[in-house]
Amino acid sequence: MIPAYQDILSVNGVDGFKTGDLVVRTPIDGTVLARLSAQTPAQVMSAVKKSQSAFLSWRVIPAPVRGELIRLWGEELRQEKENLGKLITLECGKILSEGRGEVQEMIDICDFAVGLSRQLYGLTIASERPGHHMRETWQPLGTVGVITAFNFPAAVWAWNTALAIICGNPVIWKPSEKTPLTALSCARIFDRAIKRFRENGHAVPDHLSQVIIGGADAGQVLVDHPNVPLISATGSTRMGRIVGECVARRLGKSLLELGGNNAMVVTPTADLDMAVRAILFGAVGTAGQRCTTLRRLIVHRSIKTKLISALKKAYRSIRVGSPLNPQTLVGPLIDAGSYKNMQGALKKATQSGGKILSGGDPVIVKGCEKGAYVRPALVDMPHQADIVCHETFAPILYILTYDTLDQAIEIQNDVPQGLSSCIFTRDIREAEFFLSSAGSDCGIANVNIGPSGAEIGGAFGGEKDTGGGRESGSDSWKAYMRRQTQTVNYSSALPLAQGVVFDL
Ligand code: UN1
Repeated sequence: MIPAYQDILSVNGVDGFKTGDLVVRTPIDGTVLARLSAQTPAQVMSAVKKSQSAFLSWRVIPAPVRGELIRLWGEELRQEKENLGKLITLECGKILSEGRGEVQEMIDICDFAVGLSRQLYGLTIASERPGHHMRETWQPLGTVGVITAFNFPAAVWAWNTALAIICGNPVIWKPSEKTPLTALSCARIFDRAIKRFRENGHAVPDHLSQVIIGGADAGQVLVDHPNVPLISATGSTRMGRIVGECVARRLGKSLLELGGNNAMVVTPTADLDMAVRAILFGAVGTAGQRCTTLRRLIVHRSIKTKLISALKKAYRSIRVGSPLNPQTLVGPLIDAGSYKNMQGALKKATQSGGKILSGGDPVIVKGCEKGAYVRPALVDMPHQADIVCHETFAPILYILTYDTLDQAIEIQNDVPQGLSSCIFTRDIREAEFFLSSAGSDCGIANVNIGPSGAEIGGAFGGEKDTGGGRESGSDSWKAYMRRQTQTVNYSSALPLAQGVVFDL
């Protein structure tokens, strides 16, 4: 292994894993980073048991004290931002700036959760009965099972964990088997916060946050377990359907954040320079492997030629290469399978009348010949063919043409997914219509901003095949709590609601 990789592993405390069937490779050049043993179903069962006992003591700790643990965690993450960011780059292939950005997103959710730990507001409700008081209170829920994908190997866990913990719940995390080292390093950082919390005199149960290393079978134990009241899963729609069905069968709760097929409408009044920059980050950032990646460009016929020529020029100057090189904008795809899927999608697109305007071809990066590097593709589509309605986790941007805004919105909404969307316009009527009830049907709708790179403060998630879950900001915390309606009678009479008389 090259010394730079070894350094990243050791500074993150994950350099000692040499035996086991789970082989972890860096997408940068295929070097084996570690060999781990997957946990058995019995071990996952035992983790759930330990988590339940952690729940019993954690749920009675006051929420602002729980918030103090998250405050310390945020401090630890600030210190580790550079190191953990590099490990994320090494293990999932996103560029250094995005690796750091992912850790910043973790820090942001910690800050958000600390504030929230002094809120968790309920309601008081006017009772129809004299001498009665009604209120709605939010109670801890129990163990939260978190299943995450390779593309955000740390932040998505942090969104869930920061909220779950301040809400009084333990967490069991099953990360992608492609990125277990980031998970193990995250667990180490979290444990440091626990240690400091204890040293400051606070009681905290063991096993508040656990990591399960393994594949789908390990996740399945969590998904089926009656003592895991909430499963929060991020990944493909195919995975989400399986998880959602299993959890529903046992009447558990699920929070699903699944595939996206995000679009940008570019209108004749758009600031084209700004649009091009937003398109670039949205479509090729993270090598097209964000659930919020821009996949469809819906352009007004009158500006299409101009926009395409600006885009072709911009695409030509994209630097594809090792994500550890600070000059690189596009790193590798996660593996050869992803590359194959991309080629398959491009083939289907051309069979449906699409024309590849640029990219799609492999890039040989010197010294990284085993990585799946590719030039991001621009494809002009005559219509929204089947393949365009499908999320291919790779940098392919399909270009579609419209004549009226109604048509543009119809195209934007006419896909199974409903995560993120945006419009570039300087016309307030167009912008507001796009944001209206007759506009975008997505969970996220932006004006003059690309579809990806959302801040932590807003609720994150989408409709239709995206699964309907909401994570991180706004009132997403409510998914991690049990709602309780409470009525207190402080009178000496016992009136019944609805005026019912029931006396002996
Ligand atoms: C994901 O790809 O699963 O809005 C999450 C964004 C990021 C999160 C993406 N804040 O692009």
